[in-house]
Amino acid sequence: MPPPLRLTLIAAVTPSNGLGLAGGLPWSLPREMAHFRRASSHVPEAESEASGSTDAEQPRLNAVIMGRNTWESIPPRFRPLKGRINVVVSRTLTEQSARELGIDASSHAYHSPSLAHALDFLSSHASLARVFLIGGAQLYAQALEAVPAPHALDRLLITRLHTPAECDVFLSEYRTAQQQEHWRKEEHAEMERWLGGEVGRGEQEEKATRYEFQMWTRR
Ligand code: FOL
Repeated sequence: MPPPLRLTLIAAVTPSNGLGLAGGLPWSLPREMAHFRRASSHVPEAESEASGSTDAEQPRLNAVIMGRNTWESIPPRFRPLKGRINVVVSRTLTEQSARELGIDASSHAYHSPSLAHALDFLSSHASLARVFLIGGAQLYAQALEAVPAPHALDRLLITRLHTPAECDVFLSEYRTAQQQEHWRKEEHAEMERWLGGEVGRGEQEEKATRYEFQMWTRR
């Protein structure tokens, strides 16, 4: 049986848990986006955490799982997100409509009809390192409520914006109070260790938007 995956949710969220506006990101923050790119691309040296399998010779890749709206929100020149296995979850896409959206196995982009299917597909991938859930709102909500067994969501990489921004989609199932019980905010040094490099410490400011990089793990 393929091994269970340990998933990381990565998101940037406003003080009111806003995620997006009009089908895209409400802001344009290049250094924040660089954090996303680096975090989701960094492959650790050690053996696979994601799958537990050790296939030492093959170069390993991380995977990003997203919903169809998120795929469409990524500028075409940046998708599939390079250097990462891209999986787009959609109940309604067909093989042909997926191909029309540029979701094509030859470019490391795959369509999956459900999150459960995506995870089972990835867990049988020998050269997999880490797996990231990159949104959007529907997929985050589903994963925070329950990741299909035997897989688990055990890490959150949250960029907490301190500056409000207008949003029309939100991170639900994510309550600060509830989060205190189930999740622990890791020390900055542990976040840097896990991400394999320096991460801006404390409040960052970019284009008059203030934010903080955080990592949470499940207790
Ligand atoms: N997490 C965080 N921390 N910030 C985000 O902006 C974010 N965005 C998404 C998911 N998690 C996030 C979903 N939206 C790209 C565009 C939108 C997007 C995710 C990724 C994108 O184009 N990424 C390129 C880099 C582009 C650039 O350098 O400007 C990539 O290679 O990752």
